[in-house]
Amino acid sequence: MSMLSQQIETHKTAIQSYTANDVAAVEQFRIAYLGTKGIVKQLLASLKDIPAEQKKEMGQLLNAFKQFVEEKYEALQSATIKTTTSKIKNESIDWTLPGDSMYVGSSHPLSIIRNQIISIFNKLGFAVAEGPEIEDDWHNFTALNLPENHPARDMQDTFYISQNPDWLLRTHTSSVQARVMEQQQPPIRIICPGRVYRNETISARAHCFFHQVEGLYIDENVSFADLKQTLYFFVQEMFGDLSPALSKGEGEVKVRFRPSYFPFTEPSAEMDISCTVCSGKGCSLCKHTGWVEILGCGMVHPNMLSNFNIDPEKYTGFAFGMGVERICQLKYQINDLRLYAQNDVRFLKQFTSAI
Ligand code: 2U9
Repeated sequence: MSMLSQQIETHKTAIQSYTANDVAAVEQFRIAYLGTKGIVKQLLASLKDIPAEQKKEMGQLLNAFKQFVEEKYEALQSATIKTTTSKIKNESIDWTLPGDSMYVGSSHPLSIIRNQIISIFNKLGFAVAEGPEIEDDWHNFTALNLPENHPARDMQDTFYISQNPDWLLRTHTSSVQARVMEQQQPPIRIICPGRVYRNETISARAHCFFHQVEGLYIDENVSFADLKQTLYFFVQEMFGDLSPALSKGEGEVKVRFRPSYFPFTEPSAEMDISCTVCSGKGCSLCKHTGWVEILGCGMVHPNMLSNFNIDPEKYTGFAFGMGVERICQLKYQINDLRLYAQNDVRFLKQFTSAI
């Protein structure tokens, strides 16, 4: 018997008794016998040293050996698949269950509501205007009819920048309207969303910063009726889905205006809507009045138009302002202002579906 056929017989004996318990052992077998540096390749390479008269016979022997190894490899593979499947079947884990879902983050409730407000006013042709959070005294106060001695300018209420007493953190986004009026003649139709700052002690009902959306519309023949219809549209879009009255087919969310005072507007009003929880019947949210306040508004004061070289004889306008936290509170029943700034994931997670 030649050297080569002896080697083949020895390998065959070893291969016959080869067992594999797992996928790794099957792979080890493949590398050892069928890999690029494996035994089959080595034996085939040795064929070149075989005397010519034996080459044919040895070649046939080697081919048969290669087929034998490949069959063994396939047998090992199917055996491990069977044992792995039966192992999985016998385990108490149900591999067919869906995996745990991953928390991918969510929009902040204030962002969700701000974006809703923006898209409602977009439908009416209002563009978004933005401005700096660090403002100068003129844009935040003087230009807006808040003279030198106005209480809102008090150090107690406003954060002034220590390096320069003319600079402060804006107390309302009205300063953005002021910047637009400075640069643009009517028609002006904008909303100004943004963060504003007030020097308040932090509690459930007050925070040192909050968020506003203010609006301004100036053109020829703008009337209080336009103001009412614009805000009425906003309320139906924003709160229509919450109104118990609407779901019972009892009509729309009601609005009412109460006279008020703001330095920028004359006449001024505050707007209430019928309570979104009890539909006006009386509950704890509306303190049994049936109404909840949502915003302030009015016709732009003629002095303001003059301040910005807009002719008050030719143009009129309306303005309004709302707190985003207040709208959020009514939409989601969030009653502690501190929750918005704490970044507690247990709170934020609840808004995941709204991404
Ligand atoms: C210009 C002209 C008019 C802005 C207005 C209100 C009424 C208002 C507050 C309500 C609660 C904001 O969140 S809040 O603190 N705002 O009631 N704001 S009219 O009027 C302007 C502003 C700028 C040039």
